[in-house]
Amino acid sequence: MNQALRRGALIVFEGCDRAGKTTQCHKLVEVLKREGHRVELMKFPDRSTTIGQMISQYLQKKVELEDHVIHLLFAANRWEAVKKMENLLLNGTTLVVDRYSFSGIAFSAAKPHMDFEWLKQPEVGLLQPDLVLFLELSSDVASKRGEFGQERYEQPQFQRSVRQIFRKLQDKSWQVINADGTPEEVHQDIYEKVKRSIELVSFQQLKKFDK
Ligand code: NYM
Repeated sequence: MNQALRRGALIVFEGCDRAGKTTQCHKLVEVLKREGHRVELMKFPDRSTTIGQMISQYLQKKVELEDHVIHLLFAANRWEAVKKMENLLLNGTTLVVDRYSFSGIAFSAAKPHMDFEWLKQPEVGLLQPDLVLFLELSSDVASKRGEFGQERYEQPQFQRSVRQIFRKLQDKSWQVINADGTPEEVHQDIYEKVKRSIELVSFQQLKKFDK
């Protein structure tokens, strides 16, 4: 088969805060690169853009924003990356993404008075991941991972609600990863699944979130 026709895979990591997503994203990218894959790491929120800076100020509690407004900003922060993502994927680069639309929906839906169906709408038309790796920590291990940080949402009760909503979002592209093990053990589990996905989707069309 012609190597040039292969597209990259859109691999998304999701989970509650401190589940080890960022460590695993870096490890995966490093290993895939070493094997000669074309791969790029992305992260949402992307705090480097103008919209990303507003989000960062909100997360650091430097500004207050109405709940629907911050929800739309998080989604807009993904929309501003969509062309770049599409081009990279079509050119054969696999994208490893630290958080995506599911965090967008789950964190907003954990707030009071937010309509679940409304929250999903700004994501319609964004690229649909080929594989979602949901890192799940048992509450025992989570409580041993030390204190939460100082940013907005980093409280145990809120995180418990987020976790329940994540479960509602799970579909057939999700793989739940037990994140209790050592970084190496967790990586091995992820690595196998990612390799399969890269192979499987390389001749498939890119998909988008629909209504
Ligand atoms: N978050 C992240 C949202 O509330 N909505 C989103 O769309 C995304 C992508 O931002 N607590 C929340 C989840 C995190 C926070 O993320 C910052 P990180 O990965 O700590 O930079």
